[in-house]
Amino acid sequence: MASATKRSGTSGHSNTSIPGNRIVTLDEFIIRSEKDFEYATGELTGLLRDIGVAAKIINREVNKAGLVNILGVADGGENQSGDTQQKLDVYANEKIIECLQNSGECCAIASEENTDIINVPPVTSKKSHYVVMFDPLDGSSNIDVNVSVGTIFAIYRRKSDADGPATLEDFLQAGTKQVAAGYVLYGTSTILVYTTGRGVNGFTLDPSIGEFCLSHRNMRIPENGSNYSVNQGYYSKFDLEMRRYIDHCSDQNYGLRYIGSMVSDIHRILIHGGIFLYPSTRKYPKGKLRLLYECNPLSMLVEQAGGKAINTQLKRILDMEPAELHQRSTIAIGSPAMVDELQAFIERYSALPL
Ligand code: P6P
Repeated sequence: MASATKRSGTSGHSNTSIPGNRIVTLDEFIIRSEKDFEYATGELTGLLRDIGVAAKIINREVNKAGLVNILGVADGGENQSGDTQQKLDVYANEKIIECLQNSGECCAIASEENTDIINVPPVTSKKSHYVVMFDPLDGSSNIDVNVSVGTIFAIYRRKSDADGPATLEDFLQAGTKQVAAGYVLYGTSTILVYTTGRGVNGFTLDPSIGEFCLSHRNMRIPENGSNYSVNQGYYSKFDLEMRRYIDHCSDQNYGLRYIGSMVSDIHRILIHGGIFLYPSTRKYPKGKLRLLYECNPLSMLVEQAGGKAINTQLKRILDMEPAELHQRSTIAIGSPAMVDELQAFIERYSALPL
């Protein structure tokens, strides 16, 4: 069995420099926080601001998706995984790539919607040291039925020589190497939540001023929760240990909350506590969710907020060494006490050597 999961995360961002008595925009927060960041060269600041701009553009289209011809399936649209591409998926992907290319703050990007990495030509003579991975619109099958969807991003420092193009190795890095991670949730309001390894903060978009404003300062996940989040429809196909744990949740009268949009489910868990599970199924024996641009960034956020994230072989998600850009993983993520409880069920009932 792999190393026990340990809770990373800090007691939270040194928010002493962040005013508590007035509106603080995302831009101001990022700039004030820059001095705390080891590589404070302005590049990361620029990247986070680029992602904020892309989020505002995507939000505008998500919010009126029902009114313009941007719903439904993209022409001939299947992404590299064979997942049906929604028109808004494609739009969101294009906008994020455009925003990241225009600023030149990253040297390459990888997206769920693109088979291979995309090198970004330098905008100036300045060399960029970061690569960005993202799922442009996670949960997009929910768009047509007006259910919340989200953008997930992860930022790493490149490993390859800054004088040459980025390589696949710049992307195949363990989650512990992320320098920043976050998501944008396009829900009843639009919120951007991110971490640079010094706690988790959330910014709600104020449409009246077009700014993301600090609304969830130093987010901490509850130690325990009373909801579990899993696609119960697969129950009969889950391994014994998963079925036993789900039975336990039911015996404890936990509520089942499953939106089918991971960002929405994780956001709820960050605020109210709980556990999200995507174990192996017949269709996805290695799990459905992508390690690099879904599991890793959300695991960094949850750990930074005091939670835990493991795969169903009990390995800490952030310690997993990726072998492929779009590889999948099983995941159990959320309140530390609930992840520990699941771990005990896996240790007790798993038929496989851990
Ligand atoms: P299922 C959306 O397609 C997604 O990638 C996640 O956002 C979500 O948690 C999961 O897949 C839902 O998968 O198999 O339950 O429909």
